[in-house]
Amino acid sequence: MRSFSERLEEVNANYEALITRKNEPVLEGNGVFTRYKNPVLTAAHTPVFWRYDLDERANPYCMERIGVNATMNSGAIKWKDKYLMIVRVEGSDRKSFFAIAESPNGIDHFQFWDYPITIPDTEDPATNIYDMRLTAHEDGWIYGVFCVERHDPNAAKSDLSAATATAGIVRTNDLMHWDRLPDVISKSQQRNVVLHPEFVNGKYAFYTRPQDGFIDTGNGGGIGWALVEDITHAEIKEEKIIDYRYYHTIKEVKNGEGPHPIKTPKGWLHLAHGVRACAAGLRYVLYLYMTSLEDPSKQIATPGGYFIAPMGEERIGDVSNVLFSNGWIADNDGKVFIYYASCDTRMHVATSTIDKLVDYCLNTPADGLTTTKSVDTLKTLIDKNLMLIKQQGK
Ligand code: M1P
Repeated sequence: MRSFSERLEEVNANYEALITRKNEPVLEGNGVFTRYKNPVLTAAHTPVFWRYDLDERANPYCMERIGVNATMNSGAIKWKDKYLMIVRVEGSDRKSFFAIAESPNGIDHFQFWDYPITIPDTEDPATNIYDMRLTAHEDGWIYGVFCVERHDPNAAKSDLSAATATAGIVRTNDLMHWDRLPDVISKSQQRNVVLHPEFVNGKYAFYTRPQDGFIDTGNGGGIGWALVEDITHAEIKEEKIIDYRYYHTIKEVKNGEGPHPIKTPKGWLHLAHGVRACAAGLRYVLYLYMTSLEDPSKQIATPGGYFIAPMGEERIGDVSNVLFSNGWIADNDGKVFIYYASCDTRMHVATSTIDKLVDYCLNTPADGLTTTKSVDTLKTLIDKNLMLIKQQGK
């Protein structure tokens, strides 16, 4: 049997090799974005000193004492020239918490800060919290909006899976100390709530996702928009749907805003997830859309179909066939780092540029909602291209 120190040496060496591993772009692609070979974060990226008791007397076999199941659905922000993710870490006990991981270049060498984040509870403590969207708001604070899950107080005693989803809000100015504000008050349950970075008509603006129940969005309609006067007592009084769901599309069953949109010269660039049902269960993909600079609730571009769908190993994990994103970073030079989770298990990065993503949005045909329209759209491009090929004598 290996000694405690031999085993610990091996654990540390494996960890060091993992977090210093260089990532590489996967070069074949569709020209819109670049995938990377390795996930940027996995459960194994969490520090050894979170999982092991390093006291030989207390842990003579050098075994893990606290298991980590997944690192997923992470918010993101550029902070002091570093690329930071506020990671949803899920323990093997199924509870999620937030922890910050930072990288010098946005694509590899992500390393967790020593401690997870302490999120103060409200008077009505949550069972689980997850999926934080970060917004550096023009009011000067950095806000985190996240899902707060509680056992449904109205559930029958025997029903141990009925739950409620509410949006929780915290704010900080150093990413270490977080003040909790009251949860968002809303007539319906809410998940995937995101704070817009600018005031709109002097008010805070939220992207919402009204839903009938904890899982079922039912009559919710799609991604909503609501203005709120006082963020310290946020109440959604009026909500309008700005991105509808449609039959037989990638967002037929559900959709949800991703991170807050990026401001570009041609409009606000949005990343969202869409969900459809199939024999294998639910399939979550990512899509883009744009809204007007004058009115961020008015759509100006709705490219049809998905932007990124799960591929290869990304399709395998705890909740298979799922891509989910709640974090991206736009650098000053126009490069965009899109952080996405696969299958509620691990984090990946894809890179692109603002110019490419805007071009994609403005020039990808919208979904015509029927086969006939899709074929007409395809034929229009074929006609144009065949004409060009003929003119060029190819
Ligand atoms: O399991 C997939 C995702 O399911 C939920 O997202 P939505 O509310 O849009 O269905 C969330 O629980 C999310 O965390 C999870 O990744």
